[in-house]
Amino acid sequence: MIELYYAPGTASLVVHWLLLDLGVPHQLRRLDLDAREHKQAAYLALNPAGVVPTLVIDGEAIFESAAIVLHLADRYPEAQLAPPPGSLERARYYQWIVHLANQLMPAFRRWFYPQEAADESAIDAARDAARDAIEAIWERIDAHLAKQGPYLLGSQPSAADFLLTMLMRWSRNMPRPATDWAHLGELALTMKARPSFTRLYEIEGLTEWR
Ligand SMILES: N[C@@H](CCC(=O)N[C@@H](CS)C(=O)NCC(=O)O)C(=O)O
Repeated sequence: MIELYYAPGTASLVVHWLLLDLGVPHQLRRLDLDAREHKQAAYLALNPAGVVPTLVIDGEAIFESAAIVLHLADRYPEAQLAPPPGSLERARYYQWIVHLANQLMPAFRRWFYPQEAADESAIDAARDAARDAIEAIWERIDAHLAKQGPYLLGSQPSAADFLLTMLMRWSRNMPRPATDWAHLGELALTMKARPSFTRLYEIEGLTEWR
């Protein structure tokens, strides 16, 4: 049995989306972040960092959205969302997933939670710096897509594009959203056209960035 602990629109979105896209039967366990359900002992036993998502497979908990994305793509190879292990394509796939998880996600954390990175007097500067970091990454990825797109790995979508699309969504209310960059905007449109994305929105009750 597969269970997903999630909260709508958060880092769990990419996992939920992949489960739907891959057609994997699963149970949803919704957490109320405002009620701090993700900080209660029962959940911390699954995810010691007290964040979403957590995927539980046959009683074994896995956390870190990027790790779960990598695992799901491998577990359901028929969907061809990950290149073969050992190939150069696979190295590029790791590169993009790690880049998104290691560079872009922490910059978003500093944008959404600047108080974690700076004291009160420096919050505006911390947010500005986070915005600069995020926009520099959009610039870099857009330039890559211009040369070697339309997907991160070229002509075929991979699980990395699902992660990228979720992160583009997070920028929707920023001064300059990711979709301002032409090739990122095209990739977002293509990924959002997948029927699984519509289903995801219905289930999570999302409306923005349709
Ligand atoms: N690196 C983690 C980050 C997860 C994360 O920061 N989740 C946020 C929602 S987007 C969360 O649970 N925030 C609640 C909190 O930090 O209290 C992952 O990708 O799974």
